[in-house]
Amino acid sequence: MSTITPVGERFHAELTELSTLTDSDRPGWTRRALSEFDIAGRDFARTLMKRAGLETRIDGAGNVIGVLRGRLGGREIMLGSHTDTVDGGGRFDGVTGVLGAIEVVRLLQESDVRLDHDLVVVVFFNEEPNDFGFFCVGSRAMTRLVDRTTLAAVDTTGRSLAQALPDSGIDPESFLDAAYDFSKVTAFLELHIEQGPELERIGKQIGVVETITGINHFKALFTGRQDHAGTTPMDVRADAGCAAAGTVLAVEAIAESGTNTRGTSGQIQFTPEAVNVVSATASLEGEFRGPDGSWLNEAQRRLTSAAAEQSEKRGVHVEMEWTTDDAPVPLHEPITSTIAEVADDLGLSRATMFSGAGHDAGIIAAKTQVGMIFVPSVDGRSHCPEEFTDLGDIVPGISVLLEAVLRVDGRFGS
Ligand code: HGY
Ligand code: MN
Ligand code: MN
Repeated sequence: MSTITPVGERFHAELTELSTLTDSDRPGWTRRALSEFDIAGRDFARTLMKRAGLETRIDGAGNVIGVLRGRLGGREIMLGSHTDTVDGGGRFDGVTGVLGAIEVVRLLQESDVRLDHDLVVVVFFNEEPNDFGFFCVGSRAMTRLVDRTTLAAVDTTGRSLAQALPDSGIDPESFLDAAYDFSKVTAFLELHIEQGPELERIGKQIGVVETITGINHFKALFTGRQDHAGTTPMDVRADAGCAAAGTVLAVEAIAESGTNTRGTSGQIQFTPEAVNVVSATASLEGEFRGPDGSWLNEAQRRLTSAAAEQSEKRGVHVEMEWTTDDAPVPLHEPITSTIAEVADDLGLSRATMFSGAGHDAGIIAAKTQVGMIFVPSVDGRSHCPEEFTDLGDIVPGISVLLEAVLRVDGRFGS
């Protein structure tokens, strides 16, 4: 077992510097995909990768890929996560896995440890939901899960993803051609903050993720009739806003009916936005999550009928589309048990976990063996400025990542 100790100070310095790359007009930390701040964040990560001795490139889908050549070559162990954030998010979501992977590269180099495998570090493009209804865009491109319909998706202004990508230096045609050759990848490992309260609640240091949640995203457009708020009697209105609001409550009621299930209506927009006008249209975006694919499909069916009912009774028209329906993803036993064994050997307390958060690991799992390592989130908070994980909890996570890489290197694939 390695006695190599991660240098927490380096992690903290790099996290602090990366945290300055944010949209200062927004609360918390904001590096939304396809923004100048996201580009700056991925450029900064690439600089760190180069300094750590990685050969770096940007693939056709904006993923930053760094390689540390191994002794034998031919086979790869992949690490990575993301640097983009939600609007008004935190500093640790995704970044912990990117900086942690770079620290593992440095530690290997500084200790003159040469893996048999090539070690590949990926900063995935656009992990968080973008304005076009997609998330985990870079990892989907690497795993052939994008096509011309992805490019044709439009935001609320009618602009398509194909029109937006070039602003991030991504050519739409190369975006479609960014499939990665996973046949040479022995395993993918992602270090990530838990983003929930479980590890803190049970007092454990390491989460060994067993399953990543399924996620069904929807977009709905309710079209009613714009009218005067004061002169239009209630019984003759076609109020798009009320139809949307009724659907928001249906999301909540359906999600409350399951176990470990979640339902969220994260975006709603009335037009016109006028206090004295009955809304003509209302756009609504939301999602269901859970560990059971059949529950997710049933929730999708129930919400579709609830939205229709909320609309019909008001003389409102509704168009609803499900932009993603990612089934729950079981991670791979040989890798998860290696992570658990490493935590035990390092004397770290651990728990097996379900991830209520989605991750690039959940997309990559379709192509290679995958394991995820969680470290605790203070108060279980994430996707908010209060998101925080103590450095004293991150360093053990990096140690587990390093040791897991060493064991995967020695046991599998070469
Ligand atoms: O939304 C998620 O679960 C992830 O943090 N992107
Ligand atoms: Mn996130
Ligand atoms: Mn994340």
